[in-house]
Amino acid sequence: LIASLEQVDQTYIMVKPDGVQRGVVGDIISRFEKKGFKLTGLKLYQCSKDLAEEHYKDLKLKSFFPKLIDYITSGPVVCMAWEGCFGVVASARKLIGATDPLQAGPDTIRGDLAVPTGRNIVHGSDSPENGKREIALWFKEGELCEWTPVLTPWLR
Ligand code: RTP
Repeated sequence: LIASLEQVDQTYIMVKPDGVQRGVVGDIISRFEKKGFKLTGLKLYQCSKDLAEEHYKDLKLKSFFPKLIDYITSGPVVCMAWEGCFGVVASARKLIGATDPLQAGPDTIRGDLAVPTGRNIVHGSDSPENGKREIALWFKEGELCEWTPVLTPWLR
């Protein structure tokens, strides 16, 4: 347990264009803050087709790929890097819920806020390796902040 608490992992979370359009950015950020993750990067960003295709390169052969790229580039997204102990990547996926919002549980982001799979409002890395890869893809050097949270009186 001690080793797993010492291991630091990062996950890339992105509010997709429909989440920005619908005004749920604050709600989504709030859920990760309340869970206890540490925010290390945050920006509103209009991404290029090239970047969207690189991000989703594993899905290139899927029939929905062109529609997915149109969707992700249809307006600004909110890019976020979140840090936590071992398990943060899987934990974020739990908060997000299943890819198909109809299968996502209540109290998950997609379960609460989305309906069709093609408009599922948020992305989360599926492994620590992809967390690193995606953060490096979406953020430039100097856009990420290393900082130490000040302990609140509750935790002292
Ligand atoms: P994400 O990468 O966005 O977090 O989603 P995920 O891991 O839950 O799902 P994945 O299978 O990687 O699919 C990526 C995104 O493609 C869209 N999608 N559309 N049948 C469809 O129309 C379909 N299937 C997937 C969704 O926006 C999904 O999040």
